Amino acid sequence: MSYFQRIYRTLNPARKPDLELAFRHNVEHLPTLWLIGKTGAGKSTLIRAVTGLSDIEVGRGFKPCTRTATRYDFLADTPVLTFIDTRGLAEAGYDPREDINACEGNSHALVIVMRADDPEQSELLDALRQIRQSGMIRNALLVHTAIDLLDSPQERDKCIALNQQAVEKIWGEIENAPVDLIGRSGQPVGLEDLIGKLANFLPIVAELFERRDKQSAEEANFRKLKTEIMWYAGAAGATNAVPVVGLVSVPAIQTKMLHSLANQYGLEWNRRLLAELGSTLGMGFGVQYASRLGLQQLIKLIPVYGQTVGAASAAVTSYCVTYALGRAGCIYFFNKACGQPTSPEELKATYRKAFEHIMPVARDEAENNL
Ligand SMILES: Nc1nc2c(ncn2[C@@H]2O[C@H](COP(=O)(O)OP(=O)(O)O)[C@@H](O)[C@H]2O)c(=O)[nH]1
Ligand SMILES: [Mg+2]
Repeated sequence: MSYFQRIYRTLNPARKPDLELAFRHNVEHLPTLWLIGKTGAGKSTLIRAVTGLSDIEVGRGFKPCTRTATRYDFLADTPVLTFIDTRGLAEAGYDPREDINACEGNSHALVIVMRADDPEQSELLDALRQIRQSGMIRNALLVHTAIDLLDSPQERDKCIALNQQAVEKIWGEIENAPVDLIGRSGQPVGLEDLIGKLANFLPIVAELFERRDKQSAEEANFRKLKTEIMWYAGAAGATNAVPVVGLVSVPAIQTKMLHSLANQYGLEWNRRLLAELGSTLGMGFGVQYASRLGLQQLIKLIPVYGQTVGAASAAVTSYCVTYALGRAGCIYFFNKACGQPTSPEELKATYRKAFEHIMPVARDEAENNL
């Protein structure tokens, strides 16, 4: 038996693994943006502006979460990030404890949403006082909305400063983003800055929502599939985090992902296609199966990636390998669907670049899954 066959046998028990478990575990530990603000402050509008989804899509996607909050998973079928929307603020004696618990175990940021032209913020400030006292919320960003509705720049600055000071009295110094989510000209104002600041807390935000200017046809296709790839990568990472989930094999998740991607490029999925991709990548079964192993074995198996992997845990490695395989798979399938060959050198370079590029997201994710 070859070395890889032996690994394969050890790691893949005959029993059919329950992939659902990995996906479910991952969904329960998504990076979380917790939106808090009065009704009408712009919370729903913010979700739409950031995600680029329509009114209807966002409205339909909300699900009950706690007694006082609903959650919106992005994207519904392949969730990789969740928004929590608080609606209980107006109720007398809103108690944020449950909502705090919903965020606390995961990487998160509290997004405080205030309309710049609304100085009546007492119920929000009461809630913030309690959240602050809990000491559980690590990151917070204050978003001043509807800034275009104010008449002059002076008026605007004055209103923003007023709300900012009110929050800082409770919270201490806090990062802020002034925006108009609709914009006088119909284009949002300050949105890029808002996304950049959220990405400082949650690296996945940059991956999902930063706008790219120039894209090739291949990149545009990949972009459409990226959330799905990250969803699979998240599940692969989760298999290392929880012993019972660990029974699921990472290769099973990766194969499922490649199968789905190939179909979306209009290709028929079979073992040969997988073998072709593998051999173009020059990895045989090595990297795919190595992701279940500990770091030491992994470095031995793929010395070329040894530098990159460094101190990364198995969960981080599984995430990165899965994402990089997905990225490389997209190029290979795109070319194949167009009847073009794929250069092995280019594919390997893409794999490696994707692996390194996604590392910060993988690390954040791995912490969530602990
Ligand atoms: N001009 C402008 N209108 C906004 C802005 N944010 C929200 N709105 C409007 O305010 C209303 C309430 O917004 P919504 O997002 O539903 O508030 P929510 O209750 O916090 O979810 C909607 O009619 C929005 O179009 C903004 O930044 N600029
Ligand atoms: Mg709303």
